[in-house]
Amino acid sequence: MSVAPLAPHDLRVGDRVLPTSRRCMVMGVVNVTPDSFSDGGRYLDPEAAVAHGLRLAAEGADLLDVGGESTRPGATDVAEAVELDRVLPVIEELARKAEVPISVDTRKAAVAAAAVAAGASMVNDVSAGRHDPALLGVVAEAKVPLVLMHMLGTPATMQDDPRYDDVVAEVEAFLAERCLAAEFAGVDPGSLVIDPGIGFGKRDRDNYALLDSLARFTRLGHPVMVGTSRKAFIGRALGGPVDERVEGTAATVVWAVERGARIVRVHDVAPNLRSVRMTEAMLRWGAS
Ligand code: PMM
Repeated sequence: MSVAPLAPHDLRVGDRVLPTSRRCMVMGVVNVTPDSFSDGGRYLDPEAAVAHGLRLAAEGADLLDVGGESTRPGATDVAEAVELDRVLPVIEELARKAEVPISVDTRKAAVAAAAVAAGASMVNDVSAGRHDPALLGVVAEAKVPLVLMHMLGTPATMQDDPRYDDVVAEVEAFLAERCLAAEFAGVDPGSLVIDPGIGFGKRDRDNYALLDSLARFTRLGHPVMVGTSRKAFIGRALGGPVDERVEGTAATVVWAVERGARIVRVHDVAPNLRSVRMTEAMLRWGAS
């Protein structure tokens, strides 16, 4: 059954407001890792990572997501000290120089706390507070927005034969439960973002089912974030390598915006931003 997307609340980020009730935000990815799926090793040097983040901000990113731990399928955990070493100098510089909010992509409470102290004003946890439950308390204390993402298993195991009876219902129930857990830990419900976790313990058919049903997740009342950028299911659909997935990503972005996504997490900001704006123009004028 198809449902119309519901507009979510805005997100208060420090002294700024991200107008997620009105339009879709574009989050630019800054991976400070040697092994991330599509850009591992390119921005491991802090200066290169900062320059890349500033370039994405200049291209029009509404916010930047800095991560120091690869969550690609089969990736093993990174030690806390290594993750801190990778992300802190980059967050410090970007918080000073970029005019957009900085999010930290981490599963660890200590990294989230240090990142916020260094200037990050949002936390993106692909484990939705399950890897390190203390992270929820850190976010509650810091009063910053929190992304809760669905993943089946852990990055090390998630693609080992994932299975669902009803992927959409199971992901929806999981996200509803994690929102309650975050609220129970003191996180303001007005600062929650939910994400179905495309590619995280999902077969292709699961990714497509989730993208098709995105509007259902908007019924939980929070901005829906989607990360499809350059992911393997796009490569399988198009048959190309990772550097030939811009148009495929843009197609998923158009689809996601039409179904109510209010943050898209992308590596290629300029083309995806244009796709978002054009989709929004069609939605606005088509409805008038
Ligand atoms: N995907 C990746 C990393 N972090 N966070 C959220 N909330 N949603 C995602 O889909 C997501 C994420 C993996 O992407 P990359 O390693 O190619 O940047």
